[in-house]
Amino acid sequence: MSAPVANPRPEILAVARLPPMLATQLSAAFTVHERLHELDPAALAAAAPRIRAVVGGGESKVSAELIGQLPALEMISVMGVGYDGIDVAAAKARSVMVTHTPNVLNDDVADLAIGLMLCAARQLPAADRWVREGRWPTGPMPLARKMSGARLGIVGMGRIGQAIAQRALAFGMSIAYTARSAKGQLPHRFVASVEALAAESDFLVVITPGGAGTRKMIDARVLAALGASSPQKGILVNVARGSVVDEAALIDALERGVIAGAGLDVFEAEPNVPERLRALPQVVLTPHIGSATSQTRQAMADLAFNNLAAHFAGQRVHTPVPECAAG
Ligand code: 8YV
Repeated sequence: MSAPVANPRPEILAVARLPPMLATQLSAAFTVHERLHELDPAALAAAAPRIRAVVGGGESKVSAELIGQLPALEMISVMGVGYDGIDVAAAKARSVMVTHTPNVLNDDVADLAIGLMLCAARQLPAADRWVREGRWPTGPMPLARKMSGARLGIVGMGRIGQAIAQRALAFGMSIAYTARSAKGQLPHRFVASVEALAAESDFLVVITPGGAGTRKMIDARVLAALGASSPQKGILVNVARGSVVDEAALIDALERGVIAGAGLDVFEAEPNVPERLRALPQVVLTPHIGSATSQTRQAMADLAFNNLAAHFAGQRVHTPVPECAAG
């Protein structure tokens, strides 16, 4: 009888339902335990000493408690640019590497931001319904609002914010932004406070990371400033995280006509969207599809996988989160 051979395939815990484009690659190289932390805590306890990596998506939560349950953990690979659900401080305290998938989704998220701006301004979903529901013969739709040449305020001027600005230039929009600090190398105008930015924007687009630092940053005061920015009142677009907007304040502002409308891809308690928000015709809603094209999701899956593969081959990971980047 030969001695049992140690499992050569590293064992990993998936904390989200993984898309096939990532799941297939992972199961070829690793032993994947799927969502044991939610589905079978006893099985997780049994497998925990062997679990060397965690993999999840941009909305996944990896708490200090879960990290504490995994004594062999070396790495957390996030298939998403946002990693606000990961307790990076707890990971770092254990020397656990955290990676994400920046850049490959910039185009898609920026495209969606422009799409939501156009949908909210030109009322495209309502126009589609106008035709489908046979209302066209009864008369024209109410006039919509022009986007070209309008004033755009961008909250967060990272890679995706810059991609949005680049597109907005083609619409002849004037661009200003707020961020933690001015980015001197950019041609766009910096405004120090989000409220001041809202006060001079026809469209306020939110694309800042989620997490404690930006929680409910778009509050009643910011919405009031956006509403007062012109007689037509401003439009809010959120392609960042639901947590960045005070959703109760937003619903209130929309119901009372404080702002003109909104285009929202993310929500506080997604996938649950409040009925009051769903009832508002001046709001365009999409189900967190910022990066949801097959091309981009493939690129994200490949990068999430390649980060794991590099780590287990003893190489440097490709895209560590900034907090874990060396030097
Ligand atoms: C995805 C995201 O929903 O990248 C992010 O931060 O929120 C989205 O791209 C998600 O990460 C897919 O796993």
